[in-house]
Amino acid sequence: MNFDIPAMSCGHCVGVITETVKQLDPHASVSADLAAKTVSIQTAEERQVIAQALTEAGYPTH
Ligand SMILES: [Cu+2]
Repeated sequence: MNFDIPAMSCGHCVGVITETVKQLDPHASVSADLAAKTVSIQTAEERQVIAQALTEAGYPTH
């Protein structure tokens, strides 16, 4: 699944986003494109669950 995350601006943000996803699904893989502010996530979790957790972590998704 792919998300636009406008608030993602540096490597620290990518780290927080990756940690947030991995807390929900330790087997998830997260690949971020900082320039495009997009994230591609491979996970068995529901899109809505991931989106909510990222929003709560300070990174609202679109
Ligand atoms: Cu940052």
